[in-house]
Amino acid sequence: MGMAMVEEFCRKIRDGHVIGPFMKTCDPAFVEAAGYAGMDFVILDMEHGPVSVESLQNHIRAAQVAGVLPVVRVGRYKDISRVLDIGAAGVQVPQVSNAREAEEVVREAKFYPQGERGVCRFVRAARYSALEKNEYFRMANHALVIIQLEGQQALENLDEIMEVPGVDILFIGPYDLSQSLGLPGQTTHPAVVEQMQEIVVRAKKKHILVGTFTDSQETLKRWSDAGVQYLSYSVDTGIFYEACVGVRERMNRIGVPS
Ligand code: 3PY
Ligand code: MG
Repeated sequence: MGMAMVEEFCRKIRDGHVIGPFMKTCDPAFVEAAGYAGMDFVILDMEHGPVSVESLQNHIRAAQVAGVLPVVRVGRYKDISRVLDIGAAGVQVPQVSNAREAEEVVREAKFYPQGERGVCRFVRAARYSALEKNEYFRMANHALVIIQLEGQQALENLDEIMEVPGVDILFIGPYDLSQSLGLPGQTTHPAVVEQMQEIVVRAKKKHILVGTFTDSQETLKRWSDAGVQYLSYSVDTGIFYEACVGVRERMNRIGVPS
């Protein structure tokens, strides 16, 4: 996983904020490019998109080459240890709605004494057994645990969720949250913003790190001004689409209409 990379990330996030995209690509070259562009982290997405664990391991290698922190968003709890085994520096888990579920995530992500992650030291994260055993177990427990709060139940149970030890970042999912309010996709609707703001304020009061997803300059500015430290900005496919639209616009502007 690279302890130095996680430590540097934690220093940066405590000093202000970090930024990175969700990524659905199946090609590690794009992960490398995100790193060379100065992104702090990438969220490699297994919840939505076609990526498999097999291609993920090359994405994680690419992230390490380019110095960008590889977080994996899993679709199912049983993938947590698999993606940590291949070297993810953190796991992000959708739709956590109460303390029991948050505890289950931590249990899956941590070795003894914090959890009961399945043990194998012949995996990539353990350098296929080249790492000294105790060193591996100690290092592995520094992987980041990020849980997504994105429904009404999560809000109702926020106090108990915030008490669960081992969770590093609370990540608000504005899209699912808007759906749970009967306003699907309306991530800037005042009712959605109000609930997001409430989570940010209550988490910050307890000195818990918060993150959210933004897909416009306005929402990026709003949530960074609100003190959100783990800022995910858009998705590789959407960023590429926007870049292509920009090229077409520039062509028109320089008098080469298409
Ligand atoms: C959501 O908004 O629901 C997410 O999961 C992050 O995009
Ligand atoms: Mg979501």
